[in-house]
Amino acid sequence: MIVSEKEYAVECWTGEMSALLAKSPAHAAKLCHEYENVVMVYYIPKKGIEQTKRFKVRPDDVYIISYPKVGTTWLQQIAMLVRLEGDLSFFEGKHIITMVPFLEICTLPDMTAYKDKEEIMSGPTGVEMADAMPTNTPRILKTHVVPRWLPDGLKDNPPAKVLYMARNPKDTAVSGYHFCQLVKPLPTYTWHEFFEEFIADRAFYGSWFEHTLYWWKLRNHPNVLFLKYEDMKQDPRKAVIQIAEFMGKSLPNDIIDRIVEASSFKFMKSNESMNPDVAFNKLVDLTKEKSFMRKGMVGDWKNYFTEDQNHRFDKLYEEKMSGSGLEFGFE
Ligand code: PPS
Repeated sequence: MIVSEKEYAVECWTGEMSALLAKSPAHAAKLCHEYENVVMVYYIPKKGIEQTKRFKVRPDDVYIISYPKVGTTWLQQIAMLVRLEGDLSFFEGKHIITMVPFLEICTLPDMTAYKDKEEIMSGPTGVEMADAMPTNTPRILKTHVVPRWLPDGLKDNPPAKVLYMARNPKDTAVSGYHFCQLVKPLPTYTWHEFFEEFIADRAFYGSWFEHTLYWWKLRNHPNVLFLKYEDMKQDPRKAVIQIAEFMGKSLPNDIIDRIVEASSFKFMKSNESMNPDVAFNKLVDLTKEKSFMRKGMVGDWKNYFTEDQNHRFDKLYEEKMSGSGLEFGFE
């Protein structure tokens, strides 16, 4: 019998059922594992997380740190273009996803092809890729890990530069829901299910609040630049200049303009070296006109949140954010 890729993945993957996962929809729990009280998708294996904790930070590294689905890839593109001083020829035959190692991920190319979870859990990782980079080449690295899993050398007082990206949690949740529909090894939640998981901190990578507020507290650290998706949408040129200055680059106007254009949603979506659909290859379900580069806008949450969900979310947001001084645009 021919089954869909998702059904196939569910059949061949038996995630360990923990008390935390037992609260998730059964079909989703089957595709996830728990690590230290956080629900994780299986291609972010325990091995990758533990290697990330022990990862050796180099002072000339630049870290792109974020909760998933907040515009990380956009920031990767800008940081890389700043480093390359706008030289797009470097992208030929390469992809932005592989230029910036994603520390904790299993880098096997087609995870739906593996029947045995041990193969994925013990496969190569982004940490191994980063460790193999020569010491005379400054690295740009990506991680989504929750604050307590950060490399020891990066916690609280980072000796290397950290670009932190944040996005309002309503649009983040909607983007996360769609990402799960797109990527084959991820659970296919209904919107209602994903919303409940997100507010209960059972979405992949746990709590948006914990992640975002940890870095917000470090926003005045000289090695931290705290960026908001909504501000970047409103004034991308300002963001590029800010990022370039933070990375120690003084770039002329024409190069800044080139970086702004080459990091726009439209440009990235239509470019094979920049659209993650191309790099994800077998992991992405490109039927039904889905794409990683989905809408790239502020306020799409309004098309998904019911009145009741919005009310519940606003209450939670008020509780968690009160006194933080951190505000987001939602429109
Ligand atoms: S991931 O998988 O966690 O690394 O995803 P991440 O890159 O953080 O977030 C994906 C969302 O960012 C949008 N995106 C952009 N928005 C504006 N401009 C540019 N250049 C851009 N590139 C990516 C992408 O469309 C996802 O958001 P949604 O809301 O789903 O469209």
